Amino acid sequence: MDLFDDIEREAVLPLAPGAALLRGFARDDATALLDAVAGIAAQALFRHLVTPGGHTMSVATTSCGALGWTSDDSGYRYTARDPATGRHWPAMPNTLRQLAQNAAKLAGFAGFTPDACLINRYAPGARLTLHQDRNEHDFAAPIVSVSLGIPAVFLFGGMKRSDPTRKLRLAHGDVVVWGGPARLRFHGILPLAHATHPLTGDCRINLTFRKAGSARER
Ligand code: MD6
Ligand code: FE
Repeated sequence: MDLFDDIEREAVLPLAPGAALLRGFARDDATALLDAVAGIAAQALFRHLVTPGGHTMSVATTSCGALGWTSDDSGYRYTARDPATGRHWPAMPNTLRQLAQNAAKLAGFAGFTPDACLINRYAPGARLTLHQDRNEHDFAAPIVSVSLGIPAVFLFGGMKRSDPTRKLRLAHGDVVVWGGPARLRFHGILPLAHATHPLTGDCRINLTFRKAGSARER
């Protein structure tokens, strides 16, 4: 192992106060993470949620952990059970939890204890419009976002929807940590370009770890 490898692995690129990009942080764990995702998706199928506004999302979603993220006409929310099956969401595998905790610590958020991991699958053309992540009870905890498979362009905005956005290319193994004063920044994903990746084929998998529930709910 040479010095350059170490620097590359530990690269923490500050994006804003409270937000950092950890280039390639999840690369070595990618196969284990994707195996775990396949196991989760076998129990809680990827589905295209319908937004409260009646739009079917282009991104396909599932969850693991004590709480999972869903949407219906009454709004976006976290639930303990998968509405599609009535069963609890699959447990959060240790490989996922550990990676999220290590990334959070490296970005300055030691003691992160995620209770929800939202798993998004993007096919070419799929996108996520500018939004804030605000359905969680605890904005003190950061969000840890892991990109696997084909690349995407991440839009990184400000506290208002109309604020200017920066474009960041997120590649396989990149991790974004997002908390503190950056926790409620608007962000999104541009429509994915066609590409293939040896581990995922023609899709991108994004994992976002959150602390969604209050102490009472847990
Ligand atoms: C995605 N990510 O990267 C979607 N949210 O596919 C998010 O919506 C997100 O990456 C909060 C913090 C980081 C994120
Ligand atoms: Fe988000």
